[in-house]
Amino acid sequence: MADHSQAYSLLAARLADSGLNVEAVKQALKAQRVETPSWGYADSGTRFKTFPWPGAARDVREKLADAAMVHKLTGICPSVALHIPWDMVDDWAELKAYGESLGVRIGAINPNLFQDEAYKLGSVCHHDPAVRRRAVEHMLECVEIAGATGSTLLSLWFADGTNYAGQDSLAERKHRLLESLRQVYAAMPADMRMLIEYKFFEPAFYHTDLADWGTAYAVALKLGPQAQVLVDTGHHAQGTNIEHIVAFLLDEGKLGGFHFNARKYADDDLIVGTVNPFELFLIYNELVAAREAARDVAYMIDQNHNIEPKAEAMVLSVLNVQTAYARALIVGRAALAQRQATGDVLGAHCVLTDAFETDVRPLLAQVRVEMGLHPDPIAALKESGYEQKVATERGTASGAGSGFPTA
Ligand code: RM4
Ligand code: MN
Ligand code: MN
Repeated sequence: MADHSQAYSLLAARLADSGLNVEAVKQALKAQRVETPSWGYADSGTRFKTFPWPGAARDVREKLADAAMVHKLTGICPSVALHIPWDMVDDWAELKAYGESLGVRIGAINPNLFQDEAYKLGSVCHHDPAVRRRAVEHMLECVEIAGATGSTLLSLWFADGTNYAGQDSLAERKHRLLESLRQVYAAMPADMRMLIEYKFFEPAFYHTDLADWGTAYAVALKLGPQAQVLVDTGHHAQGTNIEHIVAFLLDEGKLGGFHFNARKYADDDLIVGTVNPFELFLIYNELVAAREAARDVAYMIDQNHNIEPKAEAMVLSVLNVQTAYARALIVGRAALAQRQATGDVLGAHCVLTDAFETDVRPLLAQVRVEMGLHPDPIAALKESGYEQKVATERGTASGAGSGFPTA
């Protein structure tokens, strides 16, 4: 990127003229946090094949090292989400200390309840109480792991559902789900939150037990204040208005967090902001508008990269999230409210599109320089030689596998 200072001065002057506090915007951008997922640094693939990438992380320590590199470049990614058992270790205190030595801490703990043979017909909704018990025990183990690693987030996604009408009792499955989650909820310390993630289909195709935000919301309400909803941007039917869901949940105090990724057709797990940046901006617009009500929202990336360099893809996701936030921060809120109050439909709409169409790259470059970072993190990554270094050190996996990573 060319020197940004001149473009920044022009933009800052224009924003200040419109009544915006540019210093406060920069402050907010410096305080932004985005968690990256350990699995995004490992080999992954489609349902048909796992594609090995040179230098992909082979274990949790390498994943933390990659996440630390992403944090070093962006300055806003100090935590890493783990999946258990993918990231299982014997000594959590040691792993926590290792992460801290690199500059990252452990974030949300995600129990995998989809990869054991026993879970073929479901986990917490399974008809067999022994399978449900196993799922509950795994989640209780994850509560312990969260405690041992200093994490306060238990992030739950269930692959539970059915493929055929009549396969199981929909109502009974709902009862089993709640009964299982109540046991886990009861074991959580007071400062821990349970994030309940919904997804409308896959791996089950007839019905999914937690198919949408309303179902997750109802379950979270029944469980109590420490249970909230997690919105994965890839988990909706085509055309769903995600920003509306966000606004509703925020207003109810039930928006726990996000899994950001991009999708075109289904749960595509593409680089954030690559398919529909306007949607991402509108989501951030609701978050900024909600002010204090959005204070505890956890922002996480949830994507896997098949055909692109891992760290670079992750950095790009983070930058796209940052861009959406920057654009939402420069929305003329007073003008928007005034136009809404007078029924000025297109005037109000244009307040949003004005912000969305603003080139915020000079602002973000300025923020990074003030944070002591390179103004262009992707260029910095390339200059660092990190990806070549790990490719040499770690090599390339044999690539015989298929499906999701198990590293
Ligand atoms: C699911 C969901 C979960 C993720 C798994 C691997 O579709 O998004 O959050 O952890 O995939
Ligand atoms: Mn997710
Ligand atoms: Mn997903």
